[in-house]
Amino acid sequence: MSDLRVAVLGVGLMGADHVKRIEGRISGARVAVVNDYLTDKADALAATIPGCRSVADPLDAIADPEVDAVLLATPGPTHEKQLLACLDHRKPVLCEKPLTTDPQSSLEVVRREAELGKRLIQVGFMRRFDDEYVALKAMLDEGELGRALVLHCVHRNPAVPHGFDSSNVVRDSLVHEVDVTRFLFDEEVSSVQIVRPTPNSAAPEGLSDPQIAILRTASGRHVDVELFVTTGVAYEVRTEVVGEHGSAMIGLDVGLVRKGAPGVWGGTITPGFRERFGRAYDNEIQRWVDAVRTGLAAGEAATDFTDGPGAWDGYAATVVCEAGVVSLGTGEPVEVTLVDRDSIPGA
Ligand code: ISE
Repeated sequence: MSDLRVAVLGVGLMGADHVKRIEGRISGARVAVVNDYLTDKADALAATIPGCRSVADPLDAIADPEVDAVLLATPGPTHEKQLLACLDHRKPVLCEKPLTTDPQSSLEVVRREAELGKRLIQVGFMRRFDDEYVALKAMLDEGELGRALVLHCVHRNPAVPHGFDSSNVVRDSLVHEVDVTRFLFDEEVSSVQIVRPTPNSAAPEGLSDPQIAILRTASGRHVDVELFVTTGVAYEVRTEVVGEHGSAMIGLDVGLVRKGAPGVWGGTITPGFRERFGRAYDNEIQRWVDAVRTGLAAGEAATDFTDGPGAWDGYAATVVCEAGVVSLGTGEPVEVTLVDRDSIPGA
């Protein structure tokens, strides 16, 4: 089968990274179309890739007959329209988080996909493809820690882009820990509370940082997350599960330990999420490309074009984060209410 022709929509930080990845490290796919609201940027990028075109309108890019699949790295508020267009054109799509920016539109996307009877949407929760998370999940599933009771997470960024406010901490950063909770524990989150300790004096106005998130799962398990996005240090993501028969931790950056100047030893801390999760992104995109090609090769009968978290996972994460944003205002726990999944056959 010939290479999958992918349209990458949005070629900012993440989208441009994916373009490089597909062109350089992923087999069975090529970037056929790029699109960005900054058309000059898309034009310039397309000119560097053999056989690639820049298409000005994202909906035209989705409809393009020479596009087999779509990678959405556009701003969250544009996702709903673009995802629905992908469904209309039966184009498999990998959508960077968030699925959409509010629970109602996320649910609409879940419903529309379910009506088609085909899983076309994969959501870019890349941590599920990270070797350390995969090992932790396997350890839990094999029962090595006994019943898991508590999850402690640390999520620190050295800095965030200009304009990143308190709600972005919930929607852009906590969202990953919400998905990690659902992935590791295989159950939904039932409540969320955001606590705001003494703020970092270096945090810009409008950004309450750090924040502590406390999640409770449907069966009553506890999750706490330290979110601190202006540390000025490096990127640190640590996850510790405490079970009835012990605990396990990942994210310690203990790759290479070097003895440096006299009296000093240590390694390096990852500078950012693209470096920390680089291999996870590669695995994620390769497995998505393979799943889409398998689906396309199966023709009309194919019902699954994904290999990873889907629209429901995106919906669930959005509902939790929007409850988190409410709690950000009150400091109180907020209940999370999802629709009954069984009421949407195929979701
Ligand atoms: C960013 O948007 C991401 O998705 C990163 O994975 C996350 O760690 C970071 O906090 C977010 O701002």
